[in-house]
Amino acid sequence: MRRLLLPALLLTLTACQAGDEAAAPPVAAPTEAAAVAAVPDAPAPAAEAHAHAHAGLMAHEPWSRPLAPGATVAAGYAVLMNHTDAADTLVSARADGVGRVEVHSMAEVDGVMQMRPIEGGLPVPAQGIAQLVPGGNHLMFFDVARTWAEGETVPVTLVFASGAEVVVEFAIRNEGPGGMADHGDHAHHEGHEGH
Ligand SMILES: [Cu+2]
Repeated sequence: MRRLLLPALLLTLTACQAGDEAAAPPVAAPTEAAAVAAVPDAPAPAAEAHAHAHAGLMAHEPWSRPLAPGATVAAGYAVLMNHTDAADTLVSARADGVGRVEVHSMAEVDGVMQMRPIEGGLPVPAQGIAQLVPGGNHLMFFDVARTWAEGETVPVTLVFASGAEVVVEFAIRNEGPGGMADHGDHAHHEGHEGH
């Protein structure tokens, strides 16, 4: 799944580097979340990389799996998109009925998958993306008060280092968008049934 996203990533990375040289980092970043919405639409390169018209910081196709009865821990996935010219970092998140949320990395250590909080948060490059995916970086919801059921949505507030806060609706589903195997390739969903 990562491979399929690479062309878009490379596109945004080159755009990012070009931007970095031209523009100094914005000083006195506004603290209000509204400031993010005020950022104008990204010009051509980002628009080509992704079909939708997007602006500011956002999360594409956020989702989490249904909770088993009695379970209180869940993982959250999404593609974070930064359509601004300033790099930002996902530092935390919160949601009603959730004790706390951590941003985790996952890596194989001696053949065992281990996850841990990402020190300092998850960077989202200017005009770039950061992925939260099964087996990779993800959100971790702890002390979930109620059983999340397939088909519902859970509002989650993503908190960024700039002070920006973005509310996104996490879809509760057994299978990730595009069957997980071909995430990022919206043009053709093939070989998947039942969604
Ligand atoms: Cu985790």
